[in-house]
Amino acid sequence: MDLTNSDVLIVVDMQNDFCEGGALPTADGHAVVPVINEVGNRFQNVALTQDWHPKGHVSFASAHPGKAPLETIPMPYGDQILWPDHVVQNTWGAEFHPDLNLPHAQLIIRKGYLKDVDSYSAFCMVDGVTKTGLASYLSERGISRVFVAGCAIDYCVGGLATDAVKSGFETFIIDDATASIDPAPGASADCAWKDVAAAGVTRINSADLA
Ligand code: VGL
Ligand code: ZN
Repeated sequence: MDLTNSDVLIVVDMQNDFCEGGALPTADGHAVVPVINEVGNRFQNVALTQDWHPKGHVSFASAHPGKAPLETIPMPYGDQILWPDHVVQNTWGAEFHPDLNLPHAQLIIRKGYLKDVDSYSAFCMVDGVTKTGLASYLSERGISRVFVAGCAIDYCVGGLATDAVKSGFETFIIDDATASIDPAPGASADCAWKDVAAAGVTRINSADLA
């Protein structure tokens, strides 16, 4: 597959808290960093997303007395899974992984910064209506194909890729450059791969990119 300047690589949430030693680690975050660095060199256009929560964020179990991580609570926008405190603004956990090396990245887009609504996709909050502006940015830059990597297929990679299709972009997830929170058969990563396929996302490997 040949890449052109109407392609973008979006590297999702490649932050300390989603890697080994972090608050909400994926199984393989540290392992995908070198693959992302290598693939990133082949793209003229690279954007990074950064999950960026205020203290006491609604998605934190600690904000709901008596609740534990992975329990769910009903919210006006639907069921919210509760997480350990993660990527708190201006903390080590929110910083990009120190080995991520993409100096030519053109955009860093933050999400999850509103205290009362979560945001998995960097296009839109989970309420389905509050947009970040990413779709307009990409359109204005003349982008037609979106390639996605990072953390984690289960939530933020899957959510972003699904919204990219909805926004009219041809969308690919680079499997070997993507980490999983729960890779067990039948668990969240497996389900997400099925959901994104149903949404029209194509699953590729880094070797498929020239
Ligand atoms: C993520 C859960 C909560 C992710 C972010 O980056 O996949 N998952 N916040
Ligand atoms: Zn989060």
